[in-house]
Amino acid sequence: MKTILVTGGAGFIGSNYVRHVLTTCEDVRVVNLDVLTYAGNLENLEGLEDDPRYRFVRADIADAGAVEAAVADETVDEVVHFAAESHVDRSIEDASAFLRTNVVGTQALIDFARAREVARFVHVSTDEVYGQLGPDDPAFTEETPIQPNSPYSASKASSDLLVRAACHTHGFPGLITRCSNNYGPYQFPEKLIPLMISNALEDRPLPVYGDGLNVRDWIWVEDHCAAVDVVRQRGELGQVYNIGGRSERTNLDVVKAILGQLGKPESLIEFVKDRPGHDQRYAIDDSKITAALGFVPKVGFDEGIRQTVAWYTANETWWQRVKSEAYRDYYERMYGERTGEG
Ligand code: NAD
Ligand code: TDX
Repeated sequence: MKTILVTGGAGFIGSNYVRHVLTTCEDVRVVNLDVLTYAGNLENLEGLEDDPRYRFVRADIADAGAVEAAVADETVDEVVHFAAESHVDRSIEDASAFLRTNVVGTQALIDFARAREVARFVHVSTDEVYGQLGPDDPAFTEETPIQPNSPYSASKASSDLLVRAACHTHGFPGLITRCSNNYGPYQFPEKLIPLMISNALEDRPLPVYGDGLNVRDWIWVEDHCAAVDVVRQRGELGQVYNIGGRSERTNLDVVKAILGQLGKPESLIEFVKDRPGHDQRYAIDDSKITAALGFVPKVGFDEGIRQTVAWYTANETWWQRVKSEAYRDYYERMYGERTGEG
């Protein structure tokens, strides 16, 4: 039995990944290490508490002593590193937590993983490190220069470079994935799709930045999790792999698809002040991961958005507890302590 340390496993993609790997790999245990910021929600993992192959530990990746203490009694074979501050708008307001977690935290985790001599370390990064594209530019490849435009993407680019440097200098067994925009169950309703679905369900305005013509490539979260796990199992050490959903859409297309499915009027759309430095377009060339590892995403946008709208409609309690902050009591109830402020 192999033990995988998953960081950030209480967040959106991390929690989907924890479920994915426990379901698809019988020979692994997961230790989920998460500090539980506002984005960490143990309700995403409800039902796993009694699974003998799952353990939750609470620690800040930027606090090396706390990480070591939290897993002192564990043999860590592999690391899959999701923990990050992830919301662009928050990074524009205040970048400090992004530098601490994404940059300092990633280096501390590299140091921990080196000391423990882990066999593989998958660093989960983003297409935003490549900057933005114009309407007719070719999609990002792994060779596209790193040109981040927001404090968030600059902090993620920094973390990628630290992993790259550790591979080069220390022969560190790092792998980097760069994925496009995810959507699906358990996404915090500050991000475009869950914000728009939850607002529409409450007949509240849908705030679209600028002209709504910015383009993102949307990937169903389960496809991203499957790709990360293919890289964990079979990726070549030291390599970068782009992951995409093959589903470019303007934000307006996305919002109209949600309203259409819910039978709500387009008059709910409210054009608001643009995000400063708003990247125009992201698009992923995923030919490397397809050719090298045989990965292709399975769920297209029409099917994915249908399932996502259905999930948020059926799980209103989940997002209402996020909006009211009631979800923050879960740790205390299950593990006997109060969550700190994120
Ligand atoms: P999220 O914000 O939903 O979750 C982040 C998790 O990390 C939370 O559980 C939080 O408590 C935890 N965390 C934050 N700071 C920590 C710290 N100092 N120590 C320990 N845990 C900490 O994020 P997400 O959307 O699930 O993204 C996960 C990863 O995937 C991030 O690295 C992000 O950059 C990357 N990514 C996200 C997307 C996307 O569309 N959401 C796309 C590409 C890449
Ligand atoms: O209220 C909104 N109105 C709006 O028009 C919000 C929250 C967003 N938007 C726009 C901005 C973007 O063009 O929608 C698009 C998507 O916005 P976000 O959901 O904030 O995602 P984005 O900025 O593209 O970044 C996401 O994808 C890459 C994740 O948050 C990152 O963690 C990931 O790395």
